[in-house]
Amino acid sequence: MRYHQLSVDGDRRVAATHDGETYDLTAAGEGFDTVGDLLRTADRRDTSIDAIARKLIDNAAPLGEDEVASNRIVPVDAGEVWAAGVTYAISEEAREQESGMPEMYYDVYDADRPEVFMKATPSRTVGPGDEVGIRGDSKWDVPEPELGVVLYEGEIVGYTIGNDMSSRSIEGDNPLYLPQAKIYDRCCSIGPVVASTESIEDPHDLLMSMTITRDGETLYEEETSTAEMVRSCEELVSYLHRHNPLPELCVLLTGTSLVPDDDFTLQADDEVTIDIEGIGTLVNTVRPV
Ligand code: DO4
Ligand code: MG
Repeated sequence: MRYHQLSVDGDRRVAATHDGETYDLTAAGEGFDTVGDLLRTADRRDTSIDAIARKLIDNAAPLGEDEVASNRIVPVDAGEVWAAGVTYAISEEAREQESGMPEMYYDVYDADRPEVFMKATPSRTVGPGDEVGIRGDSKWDVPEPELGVVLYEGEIVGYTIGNDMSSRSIEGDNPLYLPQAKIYDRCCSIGPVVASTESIEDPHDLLMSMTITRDGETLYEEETSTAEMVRSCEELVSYLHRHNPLPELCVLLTGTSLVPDDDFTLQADDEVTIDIEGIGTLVNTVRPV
């Protein structure tokens, strides 16, 4: 099943899409307002969120597509968003070229230990339809479309889509500037849904595409597959979690495999559309911050 979080007139609601219909699970009146509520109860009852949702659907109200799309917010209240990097050959090659210190990128691509970094706090994370940021002190900015792993108490419970907004000029100047290239106002988008682990047969074999449009014109359109990733989601999670207590709810982005040409940089009002098979489509517009 795919789970949405909604904000309707300031009230939180959780909804689930099943067999093409979206149901308002909060309307079932059992106190479920968020994906976190479902996960906590599933954990306590030693069952899955899909098993809980299947029972709630009988008493839940069906929702229209427009109602869902216009009220959608981040699909999970992640206390922290982390990200892995250089997990695809194209990301390693792009960073090797942009940096005066290329060896650190090919070293980490081959090393046992992956690159894992803090990406965003809740205040820096936006949801579907919201605006992602480009820094005023950056000259070269790109979106990074990534498969996001949703963790509850450190365990993988679902998947989402993430946009790891990045300043290539700041990272390219010096890799020690990575936190400034990666963490700033509106630097991360997640959504539109959490797809449960039961609904994703193989997270390592999903088609992923990104389109960037400006004034209605398509400037970039490419697709790839998570099959190109050199690491597994489980491996990345195991490194993230080592000696590192995580918040109850957490998202780990798994790295980018789609990199626009070097002469491309994002501008205000560009629209970024990321699609991952089995999860959905995450759309955001760009705003200078
Ligand atoms: O090494 C810098 C960041 C890499 C990254 O964000 C990615 O590969 O997606
Ligand atoms: Mg990235």
